Amino acid sequence: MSLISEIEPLKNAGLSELAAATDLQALDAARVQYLGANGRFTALMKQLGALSKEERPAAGKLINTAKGELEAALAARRGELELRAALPKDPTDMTLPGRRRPLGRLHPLTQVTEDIVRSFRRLGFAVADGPEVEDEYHCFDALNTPADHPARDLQDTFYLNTPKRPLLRTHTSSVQIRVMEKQRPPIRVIVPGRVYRRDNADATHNPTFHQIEGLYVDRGVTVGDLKGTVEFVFRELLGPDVKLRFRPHYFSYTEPSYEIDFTNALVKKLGKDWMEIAGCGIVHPQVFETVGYDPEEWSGWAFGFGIERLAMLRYGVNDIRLFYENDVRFLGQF
Ligand code: 2NM
Repeated sequence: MSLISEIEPLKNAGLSELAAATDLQALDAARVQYLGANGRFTALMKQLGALSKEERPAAGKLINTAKGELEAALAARRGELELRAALPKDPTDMTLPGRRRPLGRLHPLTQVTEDIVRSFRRLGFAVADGPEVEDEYHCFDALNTPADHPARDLQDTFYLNTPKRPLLRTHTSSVQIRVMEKQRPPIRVIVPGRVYRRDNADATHNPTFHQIEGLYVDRGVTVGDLKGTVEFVFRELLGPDVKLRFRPHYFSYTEPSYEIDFTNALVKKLGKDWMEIAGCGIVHPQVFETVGYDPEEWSGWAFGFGIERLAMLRYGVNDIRLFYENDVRFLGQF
């Protein structure tokens, strides 16, 4: 009977050794020890001969069942350890935060443009764009700019040398004409974009620069709305101490027209009282007639300013050409 009572403890000892094996080598050592040709179960089998003929079959069956259990446990544990061995030694921890690398950033002119656009969006303005290569009609005629106006001179405007005399737009007002041709009032739209003028390049002028123009058309629109809107946007961009001043001016597409001066601590620090920052006015009735709006019913205001000029003020940049050189030592500062 002592042989039969040894089976269960031997099986349990084998099972715990298989479970304790933490790698495939330790597991194989356990296999050899218990299930190998010279292992402990084989030794038990060899003792069967000492039992009586009556006891032998039952004892043999018990040993085989225990061996089968051990073999099944061995296969399961081998599967686990093989899977573990296939995993990388130093697996990636997906919960760690990303590593910072020096990425690129937005050009300062893009940053200023996006900030201005964000302010206007808060006031309900939509953004429109249109062609940089324009026709004389949208750039001048529809804006009440007569054929003999100096802005239309070859000296001031880039004309393309092809039959229909297209040109590079000198302002984004041409896009606002296109918006009015397509939409009925009320209209609240801003147009950021590239414009071209035949200025000679110096520290503050470049033959191409960027503008934002805005247009508001509704019933009963006033200069007070215009001033409040421009003031809101400039204060968001340049700080709450910004003050504005409207001076009478002339544009063919607005009447009355104004130039807008602004001042704040920064302007004072530059030793100035006021700096010119934008132009604006009440849209000329002729412009409304041209796009098919009844000027008796609709009124509106418009403004325009240069983005480079605003960016130079905001960041204290004194040479406009730095914006176009794409020197990373300059761009990396914004
Ligand atoms: C300015 C100044 C004053 C202007 C006018 C228009 C339009 F299309 F409605 F007639 N768009 N932009 C305008 C008016 C632009 O820029 C200095």
